[in-house]
Amino acid sequence: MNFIEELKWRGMIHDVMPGTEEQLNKEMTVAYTGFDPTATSMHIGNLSSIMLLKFFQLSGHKPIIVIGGGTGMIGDPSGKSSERNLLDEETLRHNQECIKKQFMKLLDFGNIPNAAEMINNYDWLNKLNLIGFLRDIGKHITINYMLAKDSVKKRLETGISYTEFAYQMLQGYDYLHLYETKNCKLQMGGSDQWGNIVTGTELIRRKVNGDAYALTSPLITKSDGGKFGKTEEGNIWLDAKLTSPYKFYQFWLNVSDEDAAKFIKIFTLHSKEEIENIEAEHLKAPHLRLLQKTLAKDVTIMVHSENDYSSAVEASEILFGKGTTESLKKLDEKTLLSVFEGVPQCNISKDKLPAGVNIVDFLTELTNIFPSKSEARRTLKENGVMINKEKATETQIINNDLLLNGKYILVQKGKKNYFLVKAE
Ligand code: 629
Repeated sequence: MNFIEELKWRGMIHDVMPGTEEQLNKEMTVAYTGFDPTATSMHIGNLSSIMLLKFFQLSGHKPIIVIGGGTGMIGDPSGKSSERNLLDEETLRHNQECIKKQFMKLLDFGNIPNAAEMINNYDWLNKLNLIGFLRDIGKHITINYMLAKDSVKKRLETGISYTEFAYQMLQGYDYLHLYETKNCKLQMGGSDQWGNIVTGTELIRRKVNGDAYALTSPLITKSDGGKFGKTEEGNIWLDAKLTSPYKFYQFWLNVSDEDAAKFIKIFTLHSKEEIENIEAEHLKAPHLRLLQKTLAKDVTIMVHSENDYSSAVEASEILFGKGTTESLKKLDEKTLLSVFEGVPQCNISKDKLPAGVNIVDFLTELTNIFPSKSEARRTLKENGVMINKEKATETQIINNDLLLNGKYILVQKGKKNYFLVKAE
């Protein structure tokens, strides 16, 4: 796989420094991308940069992940309209331990010549002393050069501290350090990182007369102009505890046709030909959402697992009609709660159920799902009530046998009104 060619048709190149392609064609090249541990999980905005490293490694080159334990203590002003609060060391240490695990699943750290590596820039940045840094590093970069960076220029009105102003010098120093210790000749990132990366290539050129390169990918945008990876609930996180695999799957399933055609090239490993075939199939019957289903399947399996993927599909079918009691019973509690997140819940005490309760009392006195017995009876007569996805009858007895995961009963009123009854 030719890395640059691959990125071109995938629409993953925003800027590439002249000489980069020649360097990559010359030899196996080491490249790095940095990730500051500003949260306990990566989000799908970071995932596009991880895919850059993935394609880099699949092209036979060696990717390095730099966890910004040091730079995370300073705060990158890139793309930020105002000064950020400093994160405390304990939070940073916790965050970096959390995100390290996520990379392990996505790149190959195994025993291969171009195995991925993960290092933390705190390990060398914390050894710097101010006088030494200002003399050995600061001397090579002028204020004009630093002020010209977008990450700084945009902040001169709103204000930028010396701390955030100096950030690009630390990222530049990282690149110099990796150039000298890991023979790293390429730094990659999203388009917001171009200024920081070029400070590094400039430092390498001026300090050790070295040639180093830069490549950035576009920051993902949605066709409707909304911010990618943000929903009303917030970011789509890679950590299953923050964004359930079901919600993660639903995010990709619900992107527009236009976005699905773009995202399938960035977030899946399908070849150009395979993607062209999928697009052709999709166009024959867009309502089947083949593009979205392929995208959602591949990314959910890559980030989570086959199991999480199949649970998400089953859960989707339950919600949108085709599900059965069997598929409902197969859902673990986490997925069940994620599928029915936002559905009205009512709690009842478990001691009522062993003896069994007639369904009309259950639907009125016990759960208040119906305001009156007459309405409950009328709806039951019209076959308008389902218990755990099975049509309910007027004479049905509700008891422990119906409990899902030992504590839930799913009541459906009409086509779309779900109620999750929790017995504890
Ligand atoms: C030290 C730190 C380095 C090189 C890079 C860095 C981190 C960099 C940064 N990156 C963003 C982040 O950490 O802030 N200064 O959240 C983020 N990155 C991935 C992509 C990005 C970028 O992790 O580069 O463009 C989008 O996710 O914003 O020596």
